[in-house]
Amino acid sequence: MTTPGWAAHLPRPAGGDAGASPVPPAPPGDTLPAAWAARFEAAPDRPVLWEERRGWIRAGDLDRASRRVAGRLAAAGLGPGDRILMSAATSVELVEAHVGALRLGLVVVPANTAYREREIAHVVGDCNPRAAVVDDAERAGWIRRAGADVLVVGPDVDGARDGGGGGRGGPGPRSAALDAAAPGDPALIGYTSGTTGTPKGAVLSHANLLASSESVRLAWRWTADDRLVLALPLFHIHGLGVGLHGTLLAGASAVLLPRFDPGAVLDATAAHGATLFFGVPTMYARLADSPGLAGLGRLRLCVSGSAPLPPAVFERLAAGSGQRVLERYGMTETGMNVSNPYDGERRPGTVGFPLPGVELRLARARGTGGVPPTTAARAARVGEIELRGPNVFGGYWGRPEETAAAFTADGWFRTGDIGEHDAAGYLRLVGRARELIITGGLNVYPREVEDVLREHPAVADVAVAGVPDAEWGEVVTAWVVPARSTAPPADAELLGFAAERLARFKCPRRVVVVDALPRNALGKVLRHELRPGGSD
Ligand code: MLC
Ligand code: AMP
Repeated sequence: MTTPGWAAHLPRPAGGDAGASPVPPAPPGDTLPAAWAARFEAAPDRPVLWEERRGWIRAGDLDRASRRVAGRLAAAGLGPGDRILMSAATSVELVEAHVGALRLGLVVVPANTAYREREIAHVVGDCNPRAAVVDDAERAGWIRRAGADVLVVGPDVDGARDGGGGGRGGPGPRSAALDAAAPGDPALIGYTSGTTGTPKGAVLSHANLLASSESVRLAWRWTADDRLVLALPLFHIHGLGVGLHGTLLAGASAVLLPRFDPGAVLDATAAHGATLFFGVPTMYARLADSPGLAGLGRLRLCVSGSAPLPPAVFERLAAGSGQRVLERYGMTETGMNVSNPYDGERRPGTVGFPLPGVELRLARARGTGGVPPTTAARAARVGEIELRGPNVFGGYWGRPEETAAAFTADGWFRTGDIGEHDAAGYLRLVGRARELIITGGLNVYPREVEDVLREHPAVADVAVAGVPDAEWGEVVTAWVVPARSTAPPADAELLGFAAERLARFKCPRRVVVVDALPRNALGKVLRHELRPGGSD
């Protein structure tokens, strides 16, 4: 059975049937850059982005800066379809670079600023970007060594002195055709790991990005009057595809914070009259502990995603601020899929109903992903979530076999997440078919961490899994069998070894030394038998 569920997202006048959408129609344009350009042109004087250093930037300013960026990129020899890697902390300049690149038809490849050399080299080697925009000289060196040109260490493409004519504010080269990409053209490659632990590039088209932004614009009643406090990084789909893209599509505005801090979020909310906040559950857990929690109640809407929001955190936020956080479900490969309703009950522990345009079904045949089917009735309800819709990506960059494996024969995307519907039809995520750890809203594949730790001479065998944690959701933990020939490795030594090779968030927080790993008859590690205190 498939669940369209869109009606759940329409407004519900008291006691009445679902009514028409109160959100004004989308701007003209069948790609995001075209729709954004229409917004910029229609209201050039509207404030669109704020950051501490530059204050408010108006839509007309962003329009001009992104045109100049596109001109500079074109002058540097880049053209539609070329990949451009972007790895920088949040700033207005990064947004200008991103918007300019998309307007030129380039394919943006965002990369986490925490990546170490081997992680960034993998991305560069895989999608072969023609250029990179980074904000760190060491990372720039790694990117060059991996074979890509670093256009700007900045990330101020507009202000960069590249000999392309015209500094910031100047006219810039004008030859590039803007906003000419077709809906089916690739727009973004988001790297996400598979069960093998090797990150793959999910290729999202302009149509995919637009569909994902449009569905949440409608469902969350996002209008030009809204102002988002954006403290999520702009190198993952949550901050970029939801926060930034949605703001520009709605013709709304965003207050950019370079990093998350509960006090800074609450101060920005009050100082700028913000109406929206989007965050991962770790952010909400920290907000719930904040002395200023009541200030969250000023916002029209708070949305949580990327990892499960514990119902206890939901209740503490509601009790302390009156804010009933709306939880939704998304993925790099699909953008946003399922959301609790804006009107009607926001049910903790669930992600709600498919967003407008998204179809969802539960595939029971592929099992429950290790979720114990406590009763026969439950076993019949639980299954892998499969999705179809204009938001769903076309495939992984250069990986036809993995692309084919990700889709069913009849064209549905297999998410690897296990879900069930509750009695009222709300979707609950109950497990994962993939061996995935989510810590602080970031994904870690055990295999990638195991492969690194196994390179250490004092490690004979290793298994990595997530251990539940109130703040982080899960913390990465390693169970290590020491090599016989050497002394057991000190925790600090192993963690340092990992930190040289992996982004900090992937490094184990804890190391448990064991004599042997629990394995089944086929030799596969039984991860659910790994215990934080060692073997029983
Ligand atoms: C930082 N650290 C983490 C971590 N983030 N460790 C584990 N998991 C994480 N997510 C490390 C730091 O490097 C540091 O290590 C130590 O933890 C303490 O740092 P901190 O200052 O407390 O962390 P902070 O910088 O405040 O970051 C926490 C955070 C951040 C929650 C604000 O992780 C964050 O912005 N998360 C959101 C990520 C995101 O955008 N996810 C969306 C993916 S898209 P040390 O050793 O140096 O002390 C997606 C699809 C969808 O999932 O549906 O949205
Ligand atoms: P990513 O591959 O980084 O895009 O992460 C996507 C994954 O995050 C999904 O497949 C889910 O496992 C997880 N996820 C996203 N939103 C939620 C949520 N609200 N609750 C639980 N898991 C979520």
